[in-house]
Amino acid sequence: MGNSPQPEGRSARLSRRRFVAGTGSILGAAAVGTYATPARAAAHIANGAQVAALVIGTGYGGSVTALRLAEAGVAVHMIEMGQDWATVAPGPDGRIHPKVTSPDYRSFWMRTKTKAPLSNFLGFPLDKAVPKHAGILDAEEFPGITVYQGRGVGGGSLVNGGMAVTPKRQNFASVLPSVNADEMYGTYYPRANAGLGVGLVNPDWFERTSYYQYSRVGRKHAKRSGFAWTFVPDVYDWDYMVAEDNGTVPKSALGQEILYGNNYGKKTLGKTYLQKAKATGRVTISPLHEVTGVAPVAGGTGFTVTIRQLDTAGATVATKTVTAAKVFFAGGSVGTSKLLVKLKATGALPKLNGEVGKGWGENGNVMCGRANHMWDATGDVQSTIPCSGIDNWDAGGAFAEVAPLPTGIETYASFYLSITKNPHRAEFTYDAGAGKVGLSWQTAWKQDSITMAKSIFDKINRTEGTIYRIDLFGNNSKVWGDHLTYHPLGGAVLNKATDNYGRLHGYPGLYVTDGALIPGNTTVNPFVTITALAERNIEHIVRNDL
Ligand code: FAE
Repeated sequence: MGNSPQPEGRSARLSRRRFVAGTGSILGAAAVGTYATPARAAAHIANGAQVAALVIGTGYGGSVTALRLAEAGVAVHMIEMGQDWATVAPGPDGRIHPKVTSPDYRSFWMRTKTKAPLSNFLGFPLDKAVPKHAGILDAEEFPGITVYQGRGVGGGSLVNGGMAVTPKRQNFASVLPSVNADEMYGTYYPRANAGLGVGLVNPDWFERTSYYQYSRVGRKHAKRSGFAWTFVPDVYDWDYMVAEDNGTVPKSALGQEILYGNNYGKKTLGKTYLQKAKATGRVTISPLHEVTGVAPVAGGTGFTVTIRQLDTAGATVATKTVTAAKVFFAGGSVGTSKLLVKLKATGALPKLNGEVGKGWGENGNVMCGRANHMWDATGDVQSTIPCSGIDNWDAGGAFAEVAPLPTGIETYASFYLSITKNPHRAEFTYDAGAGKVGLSWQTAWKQDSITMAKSIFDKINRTEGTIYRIDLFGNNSKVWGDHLTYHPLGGAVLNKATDNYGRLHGYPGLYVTDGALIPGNTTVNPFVTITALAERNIEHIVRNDL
């Protein structure tokens, strides 16, 4: 386990979990009753505080920004609306994060019913009632699309598959047209990959473990239809995963943990960038705090930031006003865009330009399953971490990850999340009557993505003599998961709403540093590009603005 992050932290957490598991259901019941009282109190930002740099959000863009500012000697305060899961007491199962097959109060952000991306199985609906709670996964519903996002310290790194993909260089001009590709591929992509701890599955173990049978079946089918199949890097600790298979450590990826958090092997931002940021001694984080307002200090310099402190049921505990010399928007594509659009429309930041809210895309995400023959079983045990993909980007506009269906039973299904070259872009606008920001995405726009994904799966079905599954997204009538995205991008696009380094037009001292900068598509999974772009921008800002 040479590259295992935070070995001390892990063993400390392990013994705490073992203690709780060992003491049985009494503590478990207490944890459920109180919905996981924080095990340790965090140092929260004080009303009236003055900070040099305030970062809104603790995902990829925010974590990179906080680390590099702190290394440059700047005191940073990070504001995060979700929980600090490292301080949350375990639930009734003795874990902080439940399995993907057992969602509960920990799983969803402020919902009273779960909304699993895969809504049905054999046609039967899977969703169930849960208490409203500050859970880890937000299924944020707009009329045309549901956008899944991570909530908590670490943002999307808490819930994502960890697939860490650098786009092919020939596609980069379509991803970030105003950015120098030589600099990105020479400096910032390598820096991001190193900072995130990206690695590849051991190919020998891949060939023999039962947990990747689904991936090997995916490879066989892709190759028999003449498609390029490739291993995909990931931030999971691959040595830990092999140890899981050997039975020497608690199972995590091999124990159905992913969508609602991962207890052990994934290198979330808390084990990489945020750990380093905190180690500088200059970064503090306020979880369960949501930024609701930013405006220039009247008659002075800097910005007044309004923050709502909430409890785990969503009730307001306090409203705080602080002053920050510089504010970095890192609430994710949707969080940042909604905030900026509201602040412009309500007159708090009227000088933001007309590009704010525009250029939003969903990275062309679309899901589907295929029904295999009985001789192509995909395995009753499956690693939750995808490690391979089918590349038909140039010919058909689709890159499909061979995804797991970790149900614990043999399904004979192959499951895929495709990233496609969907050309549509939506806009966030403020509805003054409702006091809410809406998004103009239309479900029908996904037809382009379906057509591109079909360039792969129609052919595989023809070659294999197989059919699509129709039972995963509705009552035995729906092939395509076209109602969602995991990859929101855009809304404050680089070199449009901001300058070429993320400085918001109209307000020196305000920056965007997250997925909102990227105009809707990265041709592959997005977080390596978000991280690399944040590395590039903050280096320039530290050099020129501090
Ligand atoms: P993000 O990581 O979303 O962080 C934003 C943070 O800001 C969150 O913690 C929010 O709670 C917080 N926040 C928002 N608004 C406020 C506010 N007003 N006040 C305080 N805090 C706020 O942003 N990408 C990959 O590359 N590979 C994958 O395998 C992959 N799998 C995914 C699977 C799932 C289920 C999901 C949901 C996403 C997946 N993604 C994957 C997408 C990836 O996680 C996402 O692109 C990044 O997390 C976006 O990074 P940002 O820094 O933009």
